[in-house]
Amino acid sequence: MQELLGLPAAASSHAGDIDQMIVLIHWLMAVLFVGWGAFFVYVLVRFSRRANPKADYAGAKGKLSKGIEVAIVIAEMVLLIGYAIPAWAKRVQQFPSEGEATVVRVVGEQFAWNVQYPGADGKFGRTDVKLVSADNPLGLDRSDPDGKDDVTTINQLNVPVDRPVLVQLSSKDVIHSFGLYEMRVKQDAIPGLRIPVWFIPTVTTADMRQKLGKADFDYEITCSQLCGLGHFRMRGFLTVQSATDYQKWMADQLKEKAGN
Ligand SMILES: [Cu+2]
Repeated sequence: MQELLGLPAAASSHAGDIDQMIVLIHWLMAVLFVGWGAFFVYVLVRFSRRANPKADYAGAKGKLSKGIEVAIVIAEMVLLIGYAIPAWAKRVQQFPSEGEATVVRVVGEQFAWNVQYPGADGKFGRTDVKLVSADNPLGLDRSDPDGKDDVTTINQLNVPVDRPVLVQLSSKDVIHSFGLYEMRVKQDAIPGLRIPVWFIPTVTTADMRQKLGKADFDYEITCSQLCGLGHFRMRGFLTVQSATDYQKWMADQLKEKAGN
């Protein structure tokens, strides 16, 4: 079933849980589709006008349909209580602590993803909407010492593999949706709210390229909410790196920043 559904490659620790649920739901739907389809054809024949010239006001009296309905309700409850709610609870209750995670802020805007890293001090610099300008899309307060070492990027999110990533998500203008398909992450970005979302990437971009046999493959950050005319080009990239490559990348960013 999983191959049949054509799901994107899975590259996060919880992707398996989500995929399993998607597969089970599709099995249930496939059974219902075939079952109800067959029942419909049966009804067409069984209750045709030719076979029943006179209407029977009492209707059908069999117990089978009730039994099937109860079975379907039970199957749906198992999916909901056994799979969906526990999977969701893990996403919203078991957040990694800031110390063990790569913490990053992502701010959506029409039509780009702004990324802010706290830098070596682990503290995000102050931001203020009043300071937002063309060359300061996040509205960073450059006089704040906490922000001196903050690294910012546009449409590019780098994270190390096998370590929780904690994204603090928000938006500057309208509702966007932060979609990382291979990570099985999707979360609305809402103006005025800072929404945490987390995942553990398990496959680096380089390994995924090899696995898929596509040298130009990249994990994409997709805006999954129709957010305006330029929605189609609101696209960023997620690069999952080994811990050393990530550290090197971060050091390069800091060096570049110091050079400015
Ligand atoms: Cu958008």
